[in-house]
Amino acid sequence: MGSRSDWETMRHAAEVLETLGVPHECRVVSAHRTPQRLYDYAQSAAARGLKVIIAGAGGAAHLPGMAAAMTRLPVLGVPVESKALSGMDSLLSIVQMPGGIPVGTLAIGKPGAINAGLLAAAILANADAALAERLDAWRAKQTEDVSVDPV
Ligand code: RP5
Repeated sequence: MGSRSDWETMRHAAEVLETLGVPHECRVVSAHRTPQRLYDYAQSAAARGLKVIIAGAGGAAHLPGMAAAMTRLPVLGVPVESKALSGMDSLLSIVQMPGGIPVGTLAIGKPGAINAGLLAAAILANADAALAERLDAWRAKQTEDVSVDPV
């Protein structure tokens, strides 16, 4: 994520990964304030064994696109809700990548962070049968938990 202030949103992605038993790391890497850290992180990600990157940022949210430019790993972008423009700035910054460098963009804020965790797990589950079972079970429970009774 681009700032510690993004954690309140991005912790929801981490919680999903924790629930599904997906090993992960959480780091603050700012495209603007720590460009060398971003370069080092993205350049070394694949060699370090990472499989998917979830990048959350707000405002002029360059982080996901810049990370995607420097790694072949799938990058999932989460637009963090900004104060000035409620995350519309973040969303448009992240989603409008020119053809050639994809960023899989999720919804603004908490739902996007949750879905980024689930999507990362789904990508990893293609090559991990045990994780696929856990993800299927998580989805089945979600379905079971929806009552037909409105009150
Ligand atoms: C972005 O600027 C971060 O991703 C964050 O959403 C936003 C504000 O950052 P702070 O000023 O709170 O550190 O780079």
